[in-house]
Amino acid sequence: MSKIALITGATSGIGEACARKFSECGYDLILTGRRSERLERLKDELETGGTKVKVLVFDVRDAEEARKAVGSLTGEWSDIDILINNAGLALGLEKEYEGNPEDWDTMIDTNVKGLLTMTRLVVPEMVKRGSGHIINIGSVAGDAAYAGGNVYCATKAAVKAISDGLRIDLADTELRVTNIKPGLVETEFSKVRFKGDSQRAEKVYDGIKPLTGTDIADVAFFAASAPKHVQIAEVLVLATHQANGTVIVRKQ
Ligand code: NDP
Ligand code: 8X3
Repeated sequence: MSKIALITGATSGIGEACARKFSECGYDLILTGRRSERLERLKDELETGGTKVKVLVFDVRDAEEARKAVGSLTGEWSDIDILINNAGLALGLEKEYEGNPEDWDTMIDTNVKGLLTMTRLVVPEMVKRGSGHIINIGSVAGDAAYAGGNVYCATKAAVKAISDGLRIDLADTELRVTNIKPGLVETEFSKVRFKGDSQRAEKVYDGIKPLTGTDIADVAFFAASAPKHVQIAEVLVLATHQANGTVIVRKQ
């Protein structure tokens, strides 16, 4: 069996692109998400190319479901080499004092607690085996808040702190921790943020060539394939005409 990467949120966007990249580069894959048909379709496609694929359908917000899913992995499938904590979302762009507390819960439970749940389930085995790599998908949104970003930005600032903390806790091991912080990436992210309003979602990418999921997957693979003594700790990846979370130069 080849090296194994477990990717959360592999049904779309950055997670799906990571699945394709790591498959092309010889990894076997554990693909997770809630939309089982999409995962099965991707599994069929990647298996045609010779990759071994296991699908685990669960919601990362449900720690018990996650525990059962990861616990169902037996034999070689439990030797996970790379954990890509990618599942996540933003909901809304309201002012903080007008925001929807249910949306806050969803973002915090997915982006922060879901990522912690997966880390807690997968990393102890890596420590026992003495090797492994955790790649967290943070965001430029975690560097500084932007208008209406409030709680989403807070979750991505938490991903930075959680990645930094884990890196400290693993510094006496061979394990590595990478926090990748993308800027604008054209995926289903904005459609989800604006709850299905495609026109509003498309406007986010008006007048700028955004990143693609593949651009981020390439960075994740670069970090994963660095020599063992090299830990790519954090990477900020932006479209050329984006300077930070708020400065975006758009062509009219
Ligand atoms: P997509 O909406 O295209 O993909 C999000 C993925 O997360 C889907 O596969 C979805 O799977 C999964 N997901 C969401 N909620 C849950 C849940 N509760 N349980 C399990 N899986 C879940 O967006 P992106 O690919 O853009 O987003 C991926 C990550 O990248 C997120 O963490 C996001 O915050 C981050 N990011 C995105 C940027 C962008 O501009 N697009 C920029 C910076 C960071 P399913 O719905 O099938 O469960
Ligand atoms: C996603 C990038 O700038 O839309 O994290 O928040 S942004």
